[in-house]
Amino acid sequence: MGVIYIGDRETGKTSLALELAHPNHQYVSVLYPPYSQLKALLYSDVEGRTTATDASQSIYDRNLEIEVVVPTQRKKIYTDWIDTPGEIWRSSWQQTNPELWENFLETARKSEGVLLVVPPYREIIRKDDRIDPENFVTQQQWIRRFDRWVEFFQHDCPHVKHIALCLNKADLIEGIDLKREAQQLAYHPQKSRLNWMQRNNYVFKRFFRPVRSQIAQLNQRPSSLAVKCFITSIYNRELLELPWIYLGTYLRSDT
Ligand SMILES: Nc1nc2c(ncn2[C@@H]2O[C@H](COP(=O)(O)OP(=O)(O)O)[C@@H](O)[C@H]2O)c(=O)[nH]1
Ligand SMILES: [Mg+2]
Repeated sequence: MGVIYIGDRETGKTSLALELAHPNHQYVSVLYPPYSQLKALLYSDVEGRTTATDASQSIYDRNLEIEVVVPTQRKKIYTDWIDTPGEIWRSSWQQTNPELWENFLETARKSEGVLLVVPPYREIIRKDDRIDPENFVTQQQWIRRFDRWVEFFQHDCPHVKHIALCLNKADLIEGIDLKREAQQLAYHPQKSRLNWMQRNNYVFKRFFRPVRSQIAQLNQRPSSLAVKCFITSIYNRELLELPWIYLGTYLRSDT
């Protein structure tokens, strides 16, 4: 089954993939590329952080092969990983880069699942001298950006059945204690506190209300499309595994 792992730059895709590949996994592991290779490829010791995608490459495409172990099954998720800088949505960019744009659409068209990484908006960021709110878009900008994603899902992803919306950098959000959230939301094969619907309700009500009409619109599409909301953070293994466990649980396996 095919999934696109997508989101704008600086939302944390590289960091999340790197953490996901860390050997101390629970239900989700990265089969390819190996942790060492991902780390070597993505982490700059000099800069002490993940390296940004080469600016000259507007769309950057990598593959990830992920294995999810859910009761009685091991499922592989083949993932196309795509950075989406703002310019790709401009028709002028699409016209000057027809091949890149067509490849991107081709990947989107054949995907059954989407894992979209979005950043938190300024209004929910914790007040902290070490965090500059200017680095985060306002709720209004965030909503506008989300509208664009909805358009993309509706027009360009005809086969998508499951969308996992991940509000990343949850550790920076006011009032969030990652440990407590993980206790509430974490997946345990036999004794999870919540099922997927309840997890979604819990996250949706707290953070995704500004885009509730857009999410309702997606859920309404005649083909059975389901949207589920998650919070993720590189600092919490259970939370960052969850959207993958969800996709692994519901997407058809072709291996
Ligand atoms: N606090 C916090 N920072 C994060 C998290 N995920 C990523 N970052 C930071 O966000 C910046 C961009 O991350 P990166 O993985 O390069 O984003 P990408 O462009 O989507 O691949 C880096 O400085 C990361 O350290 C997170 O969960 N929490
Ligand atoms: Mg990256």
